[in-house]
Amino acid sequence: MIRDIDITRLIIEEFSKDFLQNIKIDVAIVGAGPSGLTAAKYLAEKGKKVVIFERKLSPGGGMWGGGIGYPYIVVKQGHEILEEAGIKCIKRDGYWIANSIEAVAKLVAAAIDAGATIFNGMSVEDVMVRDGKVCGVVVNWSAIMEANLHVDPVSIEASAVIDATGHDCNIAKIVERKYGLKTPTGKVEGEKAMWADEGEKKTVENTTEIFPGLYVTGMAANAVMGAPRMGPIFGGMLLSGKKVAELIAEKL
Ligand code: 48H
Repeated sequence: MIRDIDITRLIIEEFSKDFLQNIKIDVAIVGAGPSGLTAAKYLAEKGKKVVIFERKLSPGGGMWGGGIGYPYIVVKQGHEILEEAGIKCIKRDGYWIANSIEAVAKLVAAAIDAGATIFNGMSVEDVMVRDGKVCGVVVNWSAIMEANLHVDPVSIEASAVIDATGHDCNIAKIVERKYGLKTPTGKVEGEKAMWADEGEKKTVENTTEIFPGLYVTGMAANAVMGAPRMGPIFGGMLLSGKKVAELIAEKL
């Protein structure tokens, strides 16, 4: 016989256990788009305790929709990251093409199989800072935030935090507002107009520590540094995710 309250108890017990095991971690990644998922996979493979907090219910960020809703993405460099995750890539005219739904599904699976945890429906609304260093994130349920309810958030301690929030660079903006960034201008410069070639290169170049303990990856890196967007080409996102994983793994 199925008892309704068994279902309730099992869900609450399992989530509570999972969450409590993750209140002190090595790396908190904000955003489960392609850059955050890639960073999670490589950090977890290096034995780091990694959690991605994703505001939406579905991880994948801006990759699901491919280009203009056609579920395909294009990659010039970094296709090996897709292939390592088991994603089929077709080579044509010097580019690689992959199905965006397969790409998201398998990047999510690769991050989880490597040992990363994803908490969905959770928004990072603030960071913790001690002695001039970001040392954690402050999280709340997205539903609570959407409803604009006055419910206080909870804290997660992390040795490093990654802003992988895409175009909005939400975590960089919080730190900019409260402390100023440790970038050449100290400010979020804002993303520039579409230029795929330059945007792809700059995404990787701009992947860096922007405040002690806070790193930026993917589209957020270009938004912070004032570099172009690049449309539905995703190699820069993947390479940036891998780079930020390497930068952090060296330091921790
Ligand atoms: C929890 C949050 C919060 C928050 C946001 O947009 P994304 O896919 O980001 P990237 O950088 O991995 O990939 C960018 C790519 O998808 C893209 O948009 C490209 C290449 N555009 C080019 C162009 O020219 O337009 O994912 C970011 C994720 C999303 O899932 C958000 O829901 C999530 O971050 N997020 N999660 N707490 N405060 N803010």
